[in-house]
Amino acid sequence: MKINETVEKALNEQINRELYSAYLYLAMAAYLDDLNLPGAAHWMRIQAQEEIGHAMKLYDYVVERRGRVVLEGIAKPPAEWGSITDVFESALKHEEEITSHINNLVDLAQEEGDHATVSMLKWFVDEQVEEEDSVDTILQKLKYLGEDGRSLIILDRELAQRQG
Ligand code: OFO
Repeated sequence: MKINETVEKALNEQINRELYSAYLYLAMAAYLDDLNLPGAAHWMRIQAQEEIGHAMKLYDYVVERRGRVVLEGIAKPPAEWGSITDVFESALKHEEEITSHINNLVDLAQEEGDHATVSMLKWFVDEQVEEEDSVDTILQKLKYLGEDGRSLIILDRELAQRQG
């Protein structure tokens, strides 16, 4: 069944949010590169690529349901943060906001009786649990280790290991 206009519009808005997420994480990568933390910057670059993957998953789904993808402008992300901890705290807050949007999308698809969209969104519901957990794990390490030079070198090495 062709997707209805209300769900199509909401999915297009989510495509924009996922692309903004990519842009935000790339901005965080640039800030971390500037702090000389290449491992943390690498982690954020991979995260940015994942977000483009999320946007494309929604894009492909809208096309598959014979809907129309309409791209809007992507908002300018911040360029400065206070520290690496501030970066990951902002990332966690952002992911919590994205989780709320995904939950709202599920509610909307349910109200519209669009079972296919509810089913597709299940992947995103599960993914958001992972997204929040991976950022929170890094934040906990930052809290235990602190931000002295030696600790940051250890953490940066670990973050450099993230696979795409
Ligand atoms: Fe697409 O999960 Fe993050 O934003």
